[in-house]
Amino acid sequence: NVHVNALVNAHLPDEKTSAFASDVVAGLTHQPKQLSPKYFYDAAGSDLFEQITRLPEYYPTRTELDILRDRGAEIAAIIGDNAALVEFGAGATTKVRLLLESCRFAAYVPVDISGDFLTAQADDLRRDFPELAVHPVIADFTTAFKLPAAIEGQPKVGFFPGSTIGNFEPHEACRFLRSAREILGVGARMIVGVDLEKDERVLHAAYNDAAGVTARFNLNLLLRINRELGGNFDLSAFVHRAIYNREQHRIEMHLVARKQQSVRLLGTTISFRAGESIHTENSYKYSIERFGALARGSGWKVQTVWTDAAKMFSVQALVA
Ligand code: AVJ
Repeated sequence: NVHVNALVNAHLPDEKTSAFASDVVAGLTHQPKQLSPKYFYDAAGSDLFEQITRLPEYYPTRTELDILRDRGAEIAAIIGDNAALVEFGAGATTKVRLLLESCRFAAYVPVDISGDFLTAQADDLRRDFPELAVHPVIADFTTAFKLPAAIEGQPKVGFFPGSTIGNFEPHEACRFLRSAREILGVGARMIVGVDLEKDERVLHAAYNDAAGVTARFNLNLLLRINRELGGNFDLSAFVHRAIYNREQHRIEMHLVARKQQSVRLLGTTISFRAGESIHTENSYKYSIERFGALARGSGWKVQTVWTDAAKMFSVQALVA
């Protein structure tokens, strides 16, 4: 680790880079090789993800937006007026804007590790919702963090859209929901976007789009390692693969070595066999029943489930 940090600091002397460096070295020396999907989202990766959300095959974003739009009045009825909305992770503001338009929130608390992004996003929302008190919190939302004192006494509503919960292992999802309940406190509610199990061909197409954007998104992780950690991955020597693992109810994304090769990074040599994979992402899909059990196991109760007509995606209201 000392060795790893010393070498990283020669490139970019900051704390986030060394966490990235030690995770990458640990993941690529692990059997089977793996990398965390949280590292997809550098500037290029975030831009590629935006492109994914507009692909014809990628149904989740568009379907969730439709549900939030169509069910706005019902969501507002459950939430009531003057609650504080706490968003776990802060990406594009498109989804939260729909909630802010349909419900009368007193405050909005976006929680994210990326401070720059949070500030820009908060400024935009203050301009468009002048009555709304916006209190960004810079924190890792998967760990315990303190809510701002300004929202004390206001009813709390958590928001975790996008089926980001699908990136967690089920036991991690359970731990996250339990921690969210502790942070939000008694009587809290939570609005969660959960992708549903469906025809495998639909899932396969959503993660193997014809335009190859998901492949570029996956391969961008190697580009990021080359740039930020001084790696020498040959991108043309790896191929994107996304498969549905039926037993585990999840899409798995992999980067598969086309041939035997070795890669140097941070003073370490990583060898690949032909056909060897780096497992880069899991995207769990839930049945309504299995998500209900997960929620119960973490101290919540599912109050309402909204889906689209084809039951592709769900938005679920939980009550603590
Ligand atoms: C942002 C984690 C919900 O799992 O569908 C999209 C990420 N990966 N295409 C998902 C993703 C490949 C996405 N989540």
